[in-house]
Amino acid sequence: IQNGWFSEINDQWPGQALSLEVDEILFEGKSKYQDILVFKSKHHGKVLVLDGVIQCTDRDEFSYQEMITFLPLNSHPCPKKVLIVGGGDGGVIREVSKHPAVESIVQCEIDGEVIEVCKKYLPNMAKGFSSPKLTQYIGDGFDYMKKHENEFDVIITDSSDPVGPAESLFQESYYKLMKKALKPDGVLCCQGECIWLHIPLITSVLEFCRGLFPVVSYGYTTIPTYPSGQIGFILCSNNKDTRFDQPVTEFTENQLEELQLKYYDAEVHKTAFILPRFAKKALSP
Ligand code: AAT
Repeated sequence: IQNGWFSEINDQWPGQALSLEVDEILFEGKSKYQDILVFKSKHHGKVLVLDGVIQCTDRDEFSYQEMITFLPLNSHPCPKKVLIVGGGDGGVIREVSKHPAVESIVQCEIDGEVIEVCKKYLPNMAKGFSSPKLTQYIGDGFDYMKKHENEFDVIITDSSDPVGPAESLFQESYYKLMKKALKPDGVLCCQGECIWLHIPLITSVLEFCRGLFPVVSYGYTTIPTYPSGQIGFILCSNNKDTRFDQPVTEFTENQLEELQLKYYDAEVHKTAFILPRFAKKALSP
């Protein structure tokens, strides 16, 4: 933070950095896994930063949390049991708990301190933690996955970037473990990085996924406070009949209002898989 501005300077996006004007620093600390910073910004509400990287802001978090949730959930005919890896702010739990078919939610987050800090400073996201459907584990998502088989309808990996504690969550071995932890018709959705910055990473993840799953896709959302304003999702299904761009559940206008969805609807779902030409060329099999 310099002259009242936070800048997201990082080797993962060389030569560019989003800056947010700071009103007040609310928390600064170091957990066993990462540096944690929460500040109140002038125009984007509260902001959570881990190891110098913006994880969410009050202003636009709904775009990411709704899309990483409802793209997979509405591509599955009956998502009863859902696992969330990461998601220490609680926002994805908040969204998953809205889905009428969901009966139980398990979260595996590596850093208990992130959860405690978010409960204190980010109540609009942390309200997810009060869902009666939720069971929580504090631990590494990779290790958790080794111990579970044929258990989940949907697995959502809401992870930070592959530098730091989330590195293993971008590897083929992790996707193999997720495949086993899913039921035979299960679906997964992982934070899948940005087409403007990470084409080589996305290409390699999609490539090994195509060797593991009959259906693999990359969808995306727009979000001004993530690097380059765009972030995508790796979606894989164990069920060969899944069509990620054709949601099996379409919420009515009434439902969308009731569930307080601000970004996601069936039209946005379908178009999330339409890529600009350079990305389509790079990411196609
Ligand atoms: N909801 C949007 C915010 C995130 S949070 C990512 C979470 O993943 C963090 O709480 C972090 O502690 C957790 N995490 C990291 N590694 C692991 C792991 N190995 N096992 C379990 N949880 C983990 C996503 C932000 C995306 C940022 C894009 N630039």
